[in-house]
Amino acid sequence: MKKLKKNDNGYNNFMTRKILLSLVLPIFLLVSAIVIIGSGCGGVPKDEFYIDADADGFGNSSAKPVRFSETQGEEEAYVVNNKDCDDTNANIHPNAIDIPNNGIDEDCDGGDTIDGGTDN
Ligand SMILES: [Ca+2]
Ligand SMILES: [Ca+2]
Ligand SMILES: [Ca+2]
Repeated sequence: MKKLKKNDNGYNNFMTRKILLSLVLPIFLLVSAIVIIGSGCGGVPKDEFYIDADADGFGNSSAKPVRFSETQGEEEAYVVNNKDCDDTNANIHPNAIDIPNNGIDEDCDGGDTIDGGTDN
C-alpha cells in the first residue's frame, strides 16, 4: 500500500512536472518573443545622425556619426546625411550654386568651378 502510494506520488509529480513544462515552456517562449520583438520596435533607430552646425540641412562630412540616443534634446541640429563639406557656412552645401573662380567649393563637388572664361 505504501509502495503504491509512493508510486502514485511519483507518477503525479511526473505528470505535474510535464503539465507545468507544457504550460511554462510556451509562456516562456512567448514572453521571450515579446521581449525580443519589443526591444526591436521600441528600441533605438539604427540610423546614424550627423551634426548640422550651420543648419543648411546637410550634416558635417567630417563629423563622427552619432546614434539617435546621443542627439538628446538637440535632434533638430542633426541630419541623416553627411554631405556638407563646410558645416560652418550655410551657403556651402551640395545644393548651393558654385560661383566660378572664387576658390571656394560651394556645391561640395570636390573643387571650385573653373569658368574657362572668354576674358583672357
Ligand atoms: Ca550643415
Ligand atoms: Ca554648410
Ligand atoms: Ca566656387
